[in-house]
Amino acid sequence: MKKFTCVNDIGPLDRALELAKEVKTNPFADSALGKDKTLLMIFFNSSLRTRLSTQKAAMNLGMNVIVLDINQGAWKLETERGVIMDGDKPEHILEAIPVMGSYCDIIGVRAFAGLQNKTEDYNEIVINQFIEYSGRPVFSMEAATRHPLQSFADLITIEEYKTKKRPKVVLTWAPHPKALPQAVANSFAEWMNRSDYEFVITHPQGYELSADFVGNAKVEYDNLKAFEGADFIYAKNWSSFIDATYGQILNIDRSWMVDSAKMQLTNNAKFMHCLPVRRNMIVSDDVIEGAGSIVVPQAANRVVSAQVVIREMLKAL
Ligand code: AN0
Ligand code: CP
Repeated sequence: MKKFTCVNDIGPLDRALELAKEVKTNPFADSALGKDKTLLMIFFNSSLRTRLSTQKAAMNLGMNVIVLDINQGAWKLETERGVIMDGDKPEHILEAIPVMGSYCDIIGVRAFAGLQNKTEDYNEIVINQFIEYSGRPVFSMEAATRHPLQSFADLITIEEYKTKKRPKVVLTWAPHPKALPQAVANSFAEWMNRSDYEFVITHPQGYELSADFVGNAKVEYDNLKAFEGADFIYAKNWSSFIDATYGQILNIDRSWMVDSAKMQLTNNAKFMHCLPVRRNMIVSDDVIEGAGSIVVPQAANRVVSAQVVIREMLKAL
């Protein structure tokens, strides 16, 4: 595998899930594979889970790991070509990328959507430049439009917890005080659409996601109706995708919070969220602390998804 930015890069999902099982059952089986190989993790944005789980995955494979926080100690990087660099950014990404590539064997990049310019975000300007100019295999640790390591871990988790062959999985928008990217929701939809589940997306009017990601999912504007009979509730906030209000918060309708009254409409559903989550905005305390909450095992599976991807990349070096 030379790049991992979306579901298509992993190949058939049945096989990916088999590899995940292998890695989870025996995490140290390939501890010699990464000997003398270096993973460079580059963060343009904050992280708790991605940073720790990806580093742990690389360590399980015997790799050395370097982590760089671009906004804490590195030079600020200009990402647009043709700019007269008389502002606050002393270095261009076109020099920085091949330099960083020269210090490692595999690169992981986190670069969120800026939410200022839809075209720039949806063209994945930053991660695509890493793919083009680093000379190394590159994987996404959440880029502008997708978070594939999260979605892969989400899929692994659903497979572990489902009690029927074809569960009803509901992605529900929930309120949040800050504008967030669509990446987690887009990516989750992309992976769910590739799986044989009953997949429903529910959100208020105005929060429609790109049709490219919605695919064949059922969109249900009635939040309570969407919850009926659900086996999994996956909560996430995202900002507006539509042109006129791109990246903006349209409303903070607190009635969209996931609470126990809504969970009672479900088929004893498991509650999922990628974390970090704002309690009593996205989800009530009792739901996230309740027996149906699987957010911690879901986060734990981030090691597994990362290890599968890095292992595939090491094998192809
Ligand atoms: C980020 C997002 O919504 O994309 C990262 C989630 C994994 N969340 C926040 O910035 C709170
Ligand atoms: N879910 C997730 O990617 O978390 P972090 O932002 O903490 O890495």
